[in-house]
Amino acid sequence: MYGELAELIRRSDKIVFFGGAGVSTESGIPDFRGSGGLYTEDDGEISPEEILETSYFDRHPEEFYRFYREKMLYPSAEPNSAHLFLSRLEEEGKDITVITQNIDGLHQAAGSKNVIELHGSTLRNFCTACGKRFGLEAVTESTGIPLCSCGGIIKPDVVLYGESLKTRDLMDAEEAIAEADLLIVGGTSLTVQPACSLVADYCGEELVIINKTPTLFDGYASLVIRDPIGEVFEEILDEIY
Ligand code: CNA
Repeated sequence: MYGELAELIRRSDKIVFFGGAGVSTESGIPDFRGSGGLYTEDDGEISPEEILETSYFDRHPEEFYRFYREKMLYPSAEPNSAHLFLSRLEEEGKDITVITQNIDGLHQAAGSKNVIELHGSTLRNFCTACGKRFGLEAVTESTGIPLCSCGGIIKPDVVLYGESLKTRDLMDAEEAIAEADLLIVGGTSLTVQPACSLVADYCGEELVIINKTPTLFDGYASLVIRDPIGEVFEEILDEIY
């Protein structure tokens, strides 16, 4: 099975990797819906989905930041074999685009340059009043609601539930998927839009799914692998290079 994946990667001209939270679980960042994911925890009366809504941020910024700092930020997480494999493909000259729903910046930390962050990044933050930009430290090195020197509330540059994705990112993702001859989908439940529609629109040659649990698209894939994605990519690295 791994040999088949290595061969598909070797012979494809344009590759898109479409990933989600499962790509970073081997870096110690919990996903939402996998076993041990954030949504399986029963912490309180309000669900993570409700806290991560834009209207919740507007009404209860202090509670939002309590949850966000504790559950969404992993400043010391390092890229794992999955991130490193994808950056290696790019470095070796493969035409590869990484489209991620992750907000942890680990693909860029691994060295990937051609990355579309559909849901933004926790590493970027901005003042809701004056627009001034901040790094992650504005959130990690403050307590309560992080504030700009102008007095405005600092907000993560992350797409919260109820917010629209950036049109440019969506268009770039659509274009990359339309041109790809191999789409590798990994570590995503494909339950959040637009992940589901972007993958549904793929008309290229080969679809590979690497996910621990079944997805709606498994029946359309040329290859489905249920093993941890970091381990899979680590194994095939030697076969390719
Ligand atoms: P999800 O719905 O939590 O699904 C993750 C999927 O990955 C599940 O189907 C798991 O079975 C699978 N999985 C977990 N670990 C592995 C592994 N090692 N190898 C293979 N498969 C694995 O997450 P999605 O990304 O689909 O949902 C989108 C949300 C999650 C986005 O809004 C993200 O911003 C959000 N999220 C991001 C992060 C992050 O940035 N690291 C962490 C948690 C949640």
